[in-house]
Amino acid sequence: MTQRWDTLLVNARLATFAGSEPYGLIEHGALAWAGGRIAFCGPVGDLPGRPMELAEHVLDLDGGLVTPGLIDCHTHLVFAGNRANEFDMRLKGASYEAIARAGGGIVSTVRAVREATEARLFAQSAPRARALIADGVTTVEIKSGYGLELQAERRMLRVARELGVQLGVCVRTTFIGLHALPTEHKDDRPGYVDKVCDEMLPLLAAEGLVDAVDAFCEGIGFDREETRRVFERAHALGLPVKLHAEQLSDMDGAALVAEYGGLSADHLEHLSESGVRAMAEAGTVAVLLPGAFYALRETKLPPLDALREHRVPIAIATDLNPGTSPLLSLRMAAGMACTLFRMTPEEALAGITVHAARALGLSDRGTLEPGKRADIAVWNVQDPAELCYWIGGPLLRQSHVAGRRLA
Ligand code: DI6
Ligand code: FE
Repeated sequence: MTQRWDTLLVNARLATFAGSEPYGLIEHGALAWAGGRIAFCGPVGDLPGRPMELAEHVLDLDGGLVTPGLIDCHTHLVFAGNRANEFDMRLKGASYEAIARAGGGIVSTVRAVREATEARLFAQSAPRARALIADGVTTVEIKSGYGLELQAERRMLRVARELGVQLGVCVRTTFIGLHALPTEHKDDRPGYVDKVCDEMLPLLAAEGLVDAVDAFCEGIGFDREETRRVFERAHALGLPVKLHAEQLSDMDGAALVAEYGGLSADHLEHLSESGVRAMAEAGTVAVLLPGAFYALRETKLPPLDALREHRVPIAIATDLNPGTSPLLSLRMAAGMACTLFRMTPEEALAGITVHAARALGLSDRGTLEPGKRADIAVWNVQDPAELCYWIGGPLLRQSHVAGRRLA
């Protein structure tokens, strides 16, 4: 051994999500990292020496569970204000679509975001990011989409980047200018789509603020041709795409994002068999969002059996947003995926680690394997299924992002 490792965990149950065992589980395992990368992951008996000689810091976990740091691959966590009033309206019988068509929904959050300074947006969004971090998240995707004009979209994406800098969590940004039609363009859809595709996206991409591009392909959102417009521009800019697809109806959006080799299709309650096949052929990940299903009291389940049959990777995310999913725990989203969607705990946990990494196009994380980023979560439980089983509660013991202590 030339260089000592930074940290070595011993007597751990390692849920690696690599290999053929359920959860990729290694009993009596050891995990070490150096320089931000995993240097050893395997049985304690395979260590090349005595722990104290191998690492600067050694921690005996006494059988505690270790997983890859959790990855929340679909959030709208940067926003101002809240929409608890709409929660109340929906409980009194109003539908999400009816509220949106009456001028509520996304555009009501747009008003709050446009009025907020960057500092105020950061101050209101940071507690939400901290909540996800406290529950094991080490990578989080954050979308724009509540500005719907250049300055406010820029502010949102800058705040998303700053959350990563100040809180230490890894942030991936997604531009979703086609999230809703802003009121000033209510009679000029083509003009707004032009502004998104020809002005906002190129400028914000040139400023390094955009890692991927998304759209809301839905009756109350944008149609296939409008979505195709922004996908064409993203493709020309070399940016990957993903799509809010088949949430409230079948717009065949999944086939469209698959046509562009998209990273993911998200929501998918109304996904058809042909859409599943298109995703399978393209390698597009299915991102299921049980928080929105739960909050909207949806009844139509995503086609889990078809997704399994065609071996489409399934990720789970919070969809943290003020309207359809004010959900501040990725672990709870995984539990909902089991209870509401009948996924197994192993499927759900793969959905917030290895498959979530793939939904963001990130191959350097999501499993515990030598060479991967040292994004690590250490838990005060023994059985991986407990992470889906316990509803809420502080189960995280500590987390590290690229080998640096995060929580
Ligand atoms: N679908 C959703 O569930 C969120 N965005 C979208 O396209 C809802 C966002 C909101 O209601 O604020
Ligand atoms: Fe969403």
